[in-house]
Amino acid sequence: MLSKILQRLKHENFYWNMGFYALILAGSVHFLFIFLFIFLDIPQLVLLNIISVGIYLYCIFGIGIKTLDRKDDSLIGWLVYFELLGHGIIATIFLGLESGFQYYMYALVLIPFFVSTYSLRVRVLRILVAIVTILLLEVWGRNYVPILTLKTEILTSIHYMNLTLFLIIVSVISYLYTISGNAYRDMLFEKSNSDHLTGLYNRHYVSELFKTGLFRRKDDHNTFALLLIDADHFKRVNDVYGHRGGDEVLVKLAQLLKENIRRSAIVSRWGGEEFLIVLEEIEENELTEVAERLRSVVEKTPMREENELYVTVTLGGAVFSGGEAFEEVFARADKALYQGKQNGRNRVVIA
Ligand code: GH3
Ligand code: MG
Ligand code: MG
Repeated sequence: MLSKILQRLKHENFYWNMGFYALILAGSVHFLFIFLFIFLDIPQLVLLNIISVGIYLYCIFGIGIKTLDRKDDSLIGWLVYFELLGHGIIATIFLGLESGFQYYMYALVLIPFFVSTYSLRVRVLRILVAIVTILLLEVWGRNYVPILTLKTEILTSIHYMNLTLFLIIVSVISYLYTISGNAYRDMLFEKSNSDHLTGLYNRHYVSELFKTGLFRRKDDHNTFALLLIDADHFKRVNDVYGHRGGDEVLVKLAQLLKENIRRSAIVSRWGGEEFLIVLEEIEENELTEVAERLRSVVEKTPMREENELYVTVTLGGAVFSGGEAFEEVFARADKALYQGKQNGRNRVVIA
């Protein structure tokens, strides 16, 4: 159950889901309060918590589900805000500060940050109003004699129950907020570093990788090699099968490259019908073998199921020779590729 909920949270509507579960949590707490006050025989507070549960149910089902698509959570934000303020104040009027019902109001300082549609001005305003209200209630409540008097042990128990519940709620909500934030960040990372069509890493990812200097650690070691791969006469493929057909071929090509190379290799779409593969810890003769295998696999594999379409690729490779920058190795691979094209395509040239 919990793992399913967490799984769901990692899906598209991250912040929305987070808010949804927070509402369920808050509603459940008020639902328990109803029984607490039935037990303590305080009908006014039973009623207060029925109203609170109603507000949360309205948020969850009424607007919750309807606005899922519109992603407008500001109305829910306002309802929760006033529910928390109202409940804190009214419970304090009945039972005094000793009951600890004012603690839940402290969450009002956090909630404005969780509602994604608020502007900074609305956030600051709501936090200020919350702080002032909390302080006023604290000052006023000190010498206030509550409407109802409970036995000291009961009041103390309720106090610690509220404090504990409040702390748990704050940590659960912070946790939900963090994992939805992380999932969102992971999704953005994935999107910005992969190629939309083929799912391979994109040029940005590889460039960034080399900016970190990761592959230049050992100065006199062959720590990496590059293979630049360009589809031959790809314009013709587009001319015959249309751009969509060409796209399908690129997807198939990407898949072939990925399947026929070691797992540690970074296979990227460099642009158009060009791919770049980064291999670690590899010597020139092995690079030649790897490139030759790729060339041969592509040549032999039909690119479309319906008809016999075959394409070939030309590969230019270069092995890092120590102290070189990525751009220099790349330039050599590019030159080798150009040579391969000049020499008639469908071949491997290692610089
Ligand atoms: P060669 O490399 O063998 O010299 O010939 P080519 O026809 O492949 O050469 P060129 O680089 O001039 O043309 C590449 C073509 O690839 C042009 C362009 O229409 C096509 N292309 C580039 N990106 C895409 C894409 O994302 N989808 C499709 N379908 N075609 C693309
Ligand atoms: Mg090209
Ligand atoms: Mg080409």
